[in-house]
Amino acid sequence: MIKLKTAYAGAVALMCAFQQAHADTVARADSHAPIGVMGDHIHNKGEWMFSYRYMRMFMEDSRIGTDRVSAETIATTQANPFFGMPMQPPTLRVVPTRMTTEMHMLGFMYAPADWVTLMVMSNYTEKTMDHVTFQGGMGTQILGEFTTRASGIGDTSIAGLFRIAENQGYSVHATAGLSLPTGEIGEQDDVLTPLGTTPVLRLPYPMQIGSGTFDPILGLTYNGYSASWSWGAQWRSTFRVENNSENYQRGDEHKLTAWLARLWSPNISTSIRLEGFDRGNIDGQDPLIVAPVQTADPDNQAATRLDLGLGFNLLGSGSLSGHRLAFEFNLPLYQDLDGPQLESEWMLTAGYQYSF
Ligand SMILES: [Cu+2]
Repeated sequence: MIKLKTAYAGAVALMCAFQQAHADTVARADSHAPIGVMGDHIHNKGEWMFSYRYMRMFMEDSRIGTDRVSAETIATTQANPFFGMPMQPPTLRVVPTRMTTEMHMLGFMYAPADWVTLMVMSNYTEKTMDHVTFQGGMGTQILGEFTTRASGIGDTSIAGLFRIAENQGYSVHATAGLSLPTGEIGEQDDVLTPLGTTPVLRLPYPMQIGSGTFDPILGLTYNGYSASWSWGAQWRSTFRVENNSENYQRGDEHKLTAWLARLWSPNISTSIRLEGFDRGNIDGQDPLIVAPVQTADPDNQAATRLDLGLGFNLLGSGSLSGHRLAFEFNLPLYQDLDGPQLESEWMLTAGYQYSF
């Protein structure tokens, strides 16, 4: 009987600890990671969450490896992989100078049980790329500039987040999901060729909105807490396992990130974050993407980056209980690109979340 009582007391103590942990995770601004991290937290049984994120990424100038390279150098020294095909010059005569990517991301989370949270994310993406076209087959005479645009619904991801461990000071969960090919891969726009013509062509790989393939997603997230600090780390990979209808697959993407947040009051936290990013080259080739431009080369897509993120989270209280606002600004500290390829300059993420 005494044994049973002790066991019962132990179970109650454990449950209280669990509820305490739960209370902590819902009542502080930093119970969510910096807003640039996806699938960073899980929910308790019966909870729903809606999220909206606005992301803007800006790229400018090109690199080969870690070295900046000018448009003139690219136009006169970089071989065109399509040389030998009709009207293809020996070097890359069209050079991208700037790219802006804007995303409106919608997300839903629901926990049918404490051990699993389901997540669906989709987005509307707008891409803009500016280019300079050099005249004819050689020299550095500029013929003109042009901008291509693409927009539409992006790929949609569905995922399960599985609670592996949780205690008062930390939690760990695994992510297993699938990216669905809801984004377009046949985007086209008019371009200015080195010959002065302006045909409508299928846009190169970085301007396409989707991957065109079902891509498995795997990840692992750790969150740790103390009274006024929190920290965490996440690994997340997207694997390409099939070719799309246009005869290629994008490179795998791997992200490894770690962050530290300071809780100034239950409603305000600030964060610093490092993220390592690695993306492979494209395997295969879209037969309709043929142009003397670096973005059309399947072997000029791989990137390795280290980014620094500065962010803050706000958590509503009272009548705004359950509402969150968060911002994060990311700057690359290091980037090594298979190039020539446009380099990242900065990224901004702003998000609103509501759980109930
Ligand atoms: Cu959530």
